[in-house]
Amino acid sequence: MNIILVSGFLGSGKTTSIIRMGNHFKSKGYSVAVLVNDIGDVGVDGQVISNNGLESKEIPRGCICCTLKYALEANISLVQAQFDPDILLIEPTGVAFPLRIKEQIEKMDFGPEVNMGPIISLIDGSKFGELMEHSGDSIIKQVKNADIVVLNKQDLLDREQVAEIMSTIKDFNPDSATFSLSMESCDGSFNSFMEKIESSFIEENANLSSNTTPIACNTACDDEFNHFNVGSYAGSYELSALLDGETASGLVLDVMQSVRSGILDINPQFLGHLKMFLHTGSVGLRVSVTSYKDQPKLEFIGSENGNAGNTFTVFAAVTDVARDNLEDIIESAVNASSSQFIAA
Ligand SMILES: Nc1nc2c(ncn2[C@@H]2O[C@H](COP(=O)(O)OP(=O)(O)OP(=O)(O)O)[C@@H](O)[C@H]2O)c(=O)[nH]1
Ligand SMILES: [Mg+2]
Repeated sequence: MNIILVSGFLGSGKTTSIIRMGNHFKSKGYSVAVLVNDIGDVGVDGQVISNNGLESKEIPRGCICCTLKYALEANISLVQAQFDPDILLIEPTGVAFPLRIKEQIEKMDFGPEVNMGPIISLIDGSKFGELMEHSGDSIIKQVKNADIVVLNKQDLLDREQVAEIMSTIKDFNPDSATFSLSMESCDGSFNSFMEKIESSFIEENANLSSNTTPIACNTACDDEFNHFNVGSYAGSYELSALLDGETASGLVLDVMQSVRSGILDINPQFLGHLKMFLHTGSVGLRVSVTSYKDQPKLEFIGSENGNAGNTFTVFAAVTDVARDNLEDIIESAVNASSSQFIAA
């Protein structure tokens, strides 16, 4: 089993990349499983990944780098026992420093069957300036931790911007392999990116990691949250009746707009990720906002695994807004926009 860590700040495109990478590996005959670590008590990404046809397990409530390392170990063993996949893709939270996680896994001693593959760090190119201004040191650390750095969302940038950010990334981590991509669409570089990953585990222990600097894991996990000054809250709700697609999308967009505006009142320049997942009958819907600049982006996700369900999950992790405020904003948005549907 080859383990690949797909890291990057909140909303940088980790889940999107994992779905794309996972399906690419599957099309080449590899078996794939995914482990997702969510900050909140309830996860969104695991549901989205499963609905896209990949085996996934969630580790909620914190960060797998320190406080949840035993949960990480147990889940890796479980995945190995249940699926024994060729490739295990791990998505840490957006505030994690991935080298810590790699070091923890290496200490777990799973034996020769488990090979630690490359650390990938994603950067959302469309928010590079704001991210550097808000949390420059931590973003640089995520880049320095990586073997492969991807400038993602290049579709939102012009050529000059891409060149400038790529050169800054190279300055931060000259030894990394770097790619500029749009994980959401198909372009030529995606294949080269995948070949780079594949070669790293086929050539077994190819020295992709030689550039990384060890970091002692002797601090509480809250450290990561403090570095980025991110607050988070997640809530899960039951729908009292099955909804059709149109009503369901109206509902998630209403809730998203009111959560977004509540957060903007507190931090008009927030960065992070507001994401909601609604599953009703055979309809799966995801809506996402990754900064103060975004309008809500709605995607329909078919229910490939035939999951029956009628649930609504709301998650927010954003800069410079306290958890209590996020809880108030989310609970009142859900109550106000959807009292006719949600039993609580
Ligand atoms: N324009 C554009 N949007 C993208 C691209 N990749 C991802 N996105 C969007 O960015 C948003 C966040 O993507 P995710 O894949 O959920 O990001 P993430 O890093 O997993 O987010 P967290 O797990 O919450 O930290 C979604 O709305 C995606 O559709 C891309 O290449 N281009
Ligand atoms: Mg994600």
